[in-house]
Amino acid sequence: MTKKKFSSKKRAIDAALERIRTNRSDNHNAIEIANGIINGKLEELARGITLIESERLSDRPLAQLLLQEIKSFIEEKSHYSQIDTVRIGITGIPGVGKSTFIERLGLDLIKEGHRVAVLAVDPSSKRTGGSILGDKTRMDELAVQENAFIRPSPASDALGGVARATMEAVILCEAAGYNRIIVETVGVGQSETAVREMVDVFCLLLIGGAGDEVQGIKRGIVEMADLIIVHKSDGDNIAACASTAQAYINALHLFPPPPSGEKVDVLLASSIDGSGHSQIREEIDSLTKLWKESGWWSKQRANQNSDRMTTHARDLLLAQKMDNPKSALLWNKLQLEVTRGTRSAFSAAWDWVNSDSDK
Ligand SMILES: Nc1nc2c(ncn2[C@@H]2O[C@H](COP(=O)(O)OP(=O)(O)O)[C@@H](O)[C@H]2O)c(=O)[nH]1
Ligand SMILES: [Mg+2]
Repeated sequence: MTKKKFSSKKRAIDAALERIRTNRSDNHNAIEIANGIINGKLEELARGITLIESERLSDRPLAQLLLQEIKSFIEEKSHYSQIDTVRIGITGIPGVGKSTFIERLGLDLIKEGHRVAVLAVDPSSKRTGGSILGDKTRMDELAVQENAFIRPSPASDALGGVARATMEAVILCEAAGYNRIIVETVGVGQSETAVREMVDVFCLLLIGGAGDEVQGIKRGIVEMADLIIVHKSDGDNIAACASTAQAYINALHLFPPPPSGEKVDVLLASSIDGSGHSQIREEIDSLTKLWKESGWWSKQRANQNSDRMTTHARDLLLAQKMDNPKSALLWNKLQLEVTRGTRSAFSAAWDWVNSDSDK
């Protein structure tokens, strides 16, 4: 055997041994974390979410094992999370009152006997290094409830990363016994779509009296909503909110019917005095019931699962290729050419995807 061949064989053996070694400990860890989560241990739930949020490629095998472990537990044991969980998305521009709304909704759901988890795609976490939710300036009351779990997702540059993490965090929270999962989004472009794709009922919060342009509301977002809530309908705002609600009711007639087949309600609410909240909870319950009967509920979840597979695969392939220094270097070079306008984006992507990282 030549020296070169020998060293490449040795490398292959080392790699195989390393795989066996890490897989063993991964398996062990994944079972440990999964068991902790299923038994309602909060520190294990937080640990699990941190693991799936990790941007490190080397954390992915363990994250994958953990999610698989959770999945098989849910299937084998007819775990309660399979039976009755409702995922609620809340969107609207910053300042519309999403966090305040969620706190009240969460407290009311707990009073009704539910266990509530709040996940957020929080744009401030990068700036502050922590999170606004963690500061407890909002949701103070909810945060101290035994049946509440509040966890902001870290804002990442790659929205795909945030979406991946939050989607899977929903699953972990359900496995931990939380049956009402609320996901707060921020009012910027893609995050609404990402959240829409991970929840059952998507609620859009609006402010009364302000025009669509002022609110930064694009038609596409209105079309994604299952429920429209004109928020802060209290004090001097009541009349303005009522007229905004009417304007939306009129406008919705012109929209194509939603894929769920159920018409979109426009409701008024205040999270300061609590008005409209019981109606909102009733509407969410009613949509849940109707969609389960019509089959939309399971169809939507099935579609979401299938889309998630595509998202994850894309994310993993890109991350895996980017993990190679040569590929990363080539990426930068090609990107420069694309931004300079000397090469088409498609041809750059083609070359990059087809480049051999080993050369
Ligand atoms: N009048 C009124 N103010 C509200 C209501 N909900 C929230 N606010 C206020 O609106 C501001 C923004 O609320 P926040 O929940 O942080 O909004 P977010 O950025 O959408 O999460 C805060 O000063 C809240 O006290 C409401 O129902 N009525
Ligand atoms: Mg907020």
